[in-house]
Amino acid sequence: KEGKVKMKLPCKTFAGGPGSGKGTQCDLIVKKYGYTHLSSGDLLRAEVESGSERGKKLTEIMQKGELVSLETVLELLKEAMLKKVTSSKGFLIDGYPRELEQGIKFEKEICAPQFVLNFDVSDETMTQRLLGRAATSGRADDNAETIKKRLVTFHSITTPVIEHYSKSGKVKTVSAEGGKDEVFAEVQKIFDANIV
Ligand code: B4P
Repeated sequence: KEGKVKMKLPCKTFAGGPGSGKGTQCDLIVKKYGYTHLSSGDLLRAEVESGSERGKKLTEIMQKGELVSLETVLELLKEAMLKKVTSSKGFLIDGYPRELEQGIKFEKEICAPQFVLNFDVSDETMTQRLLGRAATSGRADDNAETIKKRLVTFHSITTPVIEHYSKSGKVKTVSAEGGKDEVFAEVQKIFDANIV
């Protein structure tokens, strides 16, 4: 049925604040376990780059540190998943869900996550990492003002998502304060214990 693309493939979702290292860890997971990594942020930035009508509205929202409408993100994710569904053994959905309604719609229309990996890291560390990335990223949201706003969005809108999934025991939290390899060692323990 149009708009519904229920997936039989397993998916895991990745939560955590801005710059907590979701994308970085997903890259390492793909190398070791071979899943398909889809980052909602990357999909949105690619849409902006494409120059599409849909993309034109996105830069402003991302620069303000706000969340893009859940319909837009869900549509982009569905399109990207459908392109890979025959060749993939499962998906890592990075930066999603960012608000409760996204999680509910995703489960209804696409799939229920096997688990939600949550990267726990201080605001100070996230800020330092993003300011470090700003030197080379060219991203419209890698600046001190937007980072502050992104942290407010994260604490007010995304944290309740973690609380929601915690109730069903799906949240696996990793301390992401350490270096990339240190964090990946923890991530591997979770994957090795929870994937079939
Ligand atoms: P994203 O693109 O998802 O966020 P991000 O800043 O890239 O975070 P990530 O945690 O992946 O950081 P990374 O690994 O790169 O979001 C951007 C914007 O898109 C949002 O503000 C929003 O507007 C929009 N958006 C995205 N998803 C959405 C959704 N579902 N709904 C609505 N809107 C949405 O790491 C950051 C830096 O730290 C890198 O330089 C990295 O090298 C470094 N680093 C990572 N781990 C490290 C470690 N352990 N030690 C030292 N450095 C580390």
